[in-house]
Amino acid sequence: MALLMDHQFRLLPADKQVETRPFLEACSYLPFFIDCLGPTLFAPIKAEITGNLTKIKAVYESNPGKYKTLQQILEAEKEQHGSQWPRVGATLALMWLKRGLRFIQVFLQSVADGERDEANPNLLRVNFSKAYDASLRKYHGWLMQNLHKAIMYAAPYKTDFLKSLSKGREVKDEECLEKIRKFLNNFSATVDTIYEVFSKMNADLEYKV
Ligand code: EIS
Repeated sequence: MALLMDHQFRLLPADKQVETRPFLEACSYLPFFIDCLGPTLFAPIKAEITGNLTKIKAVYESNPGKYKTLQQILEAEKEQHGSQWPRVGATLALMWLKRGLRFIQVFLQSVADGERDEANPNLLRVNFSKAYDASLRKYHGWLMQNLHKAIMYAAPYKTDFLKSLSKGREVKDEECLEKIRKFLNNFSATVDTIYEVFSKMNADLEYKV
């Protein structure tokens, strides 16, 4: 579990503002984490998340002072883009990225909680389905929902996934699960906060892809 634990998300400050730079830095390791599920099959998902991150980073770097927190990005873009907002810029990238992050959050939480199909305890399908329902299903049309099923059936076994997360170290499953739980503390708080910001600013869109 070296990978995830080495790149914890930051503890949120009292005002619950998510600072853009450390957020992007922590997110930049997520694509490697997705590799643990299978580098080839999950490549389009990795590309999707990387694309969102690149877009948010470009906006941030154009004026790091102005875009210090994620909420400031949304506020500035709302001002700047008028009626096109929120389907524009880093706001749109973050709207989709947060759904991918929620997927990862619910998936890892479900694995850490030991939720499993008793008939096939080493499969991750139950965990994937739960994560998909909680994050993306609503925003996917028929084609994407079927694509998701195909990907899910090709997901690795749980033991192989945990082994791959522990890169290069011999750790017991339970030890790995404990590290996932620790990782989830700040990660979940961050994802929940981003959802709150979108809800507060009425920035979420319901359209399907
Ligand atoms: C957005 O994508 C762009 O992100 C955004 C902008 O272009 C906007 C315009 O409408 O579209 O079409 C994308 C959508 N994103 C919308 C889908 C790409 C994914 C391709 C792979 C399809 C597989 C089916 C879904 C499978 C779900 C996972 C199931 C796994 C069993 C621990 C696991 C980690 C997996 C994390 C999963 C995250 C998936 C994220 C998908 C998000 C999505 O649906 S912009 O681009 O603004 O940056 O330019």
